[in-house]
Amino acid sequence: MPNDYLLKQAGPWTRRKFFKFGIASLGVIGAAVAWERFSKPRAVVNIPPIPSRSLAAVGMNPMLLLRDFDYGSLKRENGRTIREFHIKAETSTLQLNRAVSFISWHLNGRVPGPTLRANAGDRVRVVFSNQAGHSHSLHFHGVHPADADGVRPVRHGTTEVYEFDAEPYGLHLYHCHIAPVTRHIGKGMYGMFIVDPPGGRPPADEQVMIMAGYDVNDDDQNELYAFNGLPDYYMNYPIPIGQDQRIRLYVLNMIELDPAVTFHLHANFFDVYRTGMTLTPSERTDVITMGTAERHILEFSYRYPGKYMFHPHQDAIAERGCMGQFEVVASS
Ligand SMILES: [Cu+2]
Repeated sequence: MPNDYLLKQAGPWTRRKFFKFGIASLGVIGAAVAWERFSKPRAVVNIPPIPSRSLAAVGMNPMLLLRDFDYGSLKRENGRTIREFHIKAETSTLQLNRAVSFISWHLNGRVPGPTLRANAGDRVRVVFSNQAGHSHSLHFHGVHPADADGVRPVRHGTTEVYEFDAEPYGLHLYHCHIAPVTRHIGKGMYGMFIVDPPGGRPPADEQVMIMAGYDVNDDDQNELYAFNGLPDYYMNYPIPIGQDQRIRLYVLNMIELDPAVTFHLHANFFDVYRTGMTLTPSERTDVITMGTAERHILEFSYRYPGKYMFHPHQDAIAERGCMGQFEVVASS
């Protein structure tokens, strides 16, 4: 994605922009991709339309990050498929709310960075260009050789290429690993790395949900928190989902400076696929505890229409921006 996609975007979404970025993010293409991935025909997932008012916000738009998956570009080299991703680090101001602006270090113009997605066993190549003014790096979770571990500084104005196999399948992450890592992650340098299992997972309305904290006054404490970059966004703009539709939530805790948080869903229970590394759920609950960098796939569907909140049950954190809601739209 170009970096004017989110952070530097000002003004209303034009029809062209809506179709360029919006449709892919609204799950239409996602559903088509999901459809392609399965050989047997299955029911198509019903994803309600996004209200236009939630797309009218200027600046970064978490509604568009929610269902935006970057599959990279496929290349064939020496008889092997390479999935190539391009990531650019830059620095700019992120408006967290009406009162607070924050100098953010970010990837491809967005916080969180792009959600990279590959199939288990793909050869992955990540071309990382650092234009952010400081040294940064990309450290991926997964299994790979030491020289692809992403802990060496990549100086401003230079490019580093990380190459490794996508394994094991599961819900992973990447982040800058330059000290102090707490500060580099807190500034926005992190993202999700999904490795799909062979054959994929059953069709669902798939969404990315990353919790993060902002230390806005450099006192080593978070004053604001957010799902997908902006405090309270999904409270102000609830996420429309379909009644009785399978929702697959990829949840990652990227909150630095607090040791752990929980994730709680109202009026429901969810199946937990720990670290996304199983195809059958390990438990069913309505609250799960996650340390920093812990992540799980949660699946659920809503029986009744209406609005339902989700948030960490550390309510001080929830009340400082890490709060959102689903709006379940009745099936006609
Ligand atoms: Cu960094």
